[in-house]
Amino acid sequence: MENNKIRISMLGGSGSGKTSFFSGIIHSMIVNAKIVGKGADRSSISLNAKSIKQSNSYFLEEEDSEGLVRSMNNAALLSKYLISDDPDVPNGGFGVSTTDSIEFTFDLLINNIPCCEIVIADYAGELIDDPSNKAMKSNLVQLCTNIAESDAIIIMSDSVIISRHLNNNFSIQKETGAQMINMIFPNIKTATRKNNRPLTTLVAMTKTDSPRIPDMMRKSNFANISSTLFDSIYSKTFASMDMNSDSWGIIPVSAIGRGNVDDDNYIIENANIQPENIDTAIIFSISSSISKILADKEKNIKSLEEELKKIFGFTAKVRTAKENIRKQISELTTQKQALEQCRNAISQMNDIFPQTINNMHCPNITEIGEVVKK
Ligand SMILES: Nc1nc2c(ncn2[C@@H]2O[C@H](COP(=O)(O)OP(=O)(O)OP(=O)(O)O)[C@@H](O)[C@H]2O)c(=O)[nH]1
Ligand SMILES: [Mg+2]
Repeated sequence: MENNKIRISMLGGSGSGKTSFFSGIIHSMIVNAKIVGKGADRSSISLNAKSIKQSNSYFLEEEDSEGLVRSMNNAALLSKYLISDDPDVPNGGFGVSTTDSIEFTFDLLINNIPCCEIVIADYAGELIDDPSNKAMKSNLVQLCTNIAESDAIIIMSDSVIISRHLNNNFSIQKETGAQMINMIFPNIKTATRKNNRPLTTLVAMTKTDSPRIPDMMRKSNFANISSTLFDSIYSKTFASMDMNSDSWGIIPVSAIGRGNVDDDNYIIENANIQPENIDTAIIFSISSSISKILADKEKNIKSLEEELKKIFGFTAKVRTAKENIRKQISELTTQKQALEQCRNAISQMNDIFPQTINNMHCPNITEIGEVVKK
């Protein structure tokens, strides 16, 4: 893991809901902030766009523009991702199929104070559906590099497809792309493990607001279908995880919230768009990495303090050396404090946890509670 960077990768073919999920991130963590905890323990968790990279060229580097100008540019670009209730917008208000890879770097803000960076890319799902397409080879290589460097993988699993093939696990695997994910996931694990980093894996059941989802699926808050995903659809993927140390979960998400589309899945006029569980999915994805970065900072501070103790003498050179170390300790301490705030904010999610638990499933629910608490 690059020191303060946490990389999240979405994994899913064309139409699985990546761009819409991304739109949900912007809606719930950039336009709005997630508020956790109550009273004095109240914290806000949000993101701020830092840089945006498209097809190997940065067009919104930090240095390119300053302050308000940069912020306006970022806001304009990110707004394009937001789902619209304007009937004239093509594709029923959702974005069109992605053709180009684009990578976003965000500052994670806790009570408006940056604590680390989150990197996430949106790409053409066709890269996953048809990796043999030569024209897109460089994009595919880039995508694989990104995946191998990830701290968290979010597997996109289309709940509308799942509902269409209920009781036919083979068809669900084939149509959702789970078949492919099961084949490649063990390799992802090996690749991401090279740096001894924790890897968080989350299966996001997308589009769970859809009117096409039968009530019986929704009734148990998707618990039954989550068990099927765990026991059979993604059994090979889950089998490659270490259930004791890896963080993992299954979460139903929606980019828009219920009651906002018509029968053709077009956004209705005056829709009240409220993404569901997307911020939770992101916070869950970064939780283990935050703990790891924090532990690394603490270790660094300790070793610098040890170093400081060993330096003796009163010459100008010695004084400068000591001053340098003290400066490093002070910087690291500031970063450590911001990360502690972040960890505390995440643990505040326990207040809203009953709701989160209802919406998040794994065979042992307390496991997720512990991951978030860590
Ligand atoms: N009702 C509902 N429909 C959704 C949701 N997310 C995605 N969809 C539908 O699924 C379609 C495809 O979603 P995208 O987010 O564009 O899929 P993608 O993974 O980015 O696809 P590519 O860009 O082709 O790789 C959208 O146009 C919507 O029709 C959701 O949360 N709710
Ligand atoms: Mg897309």
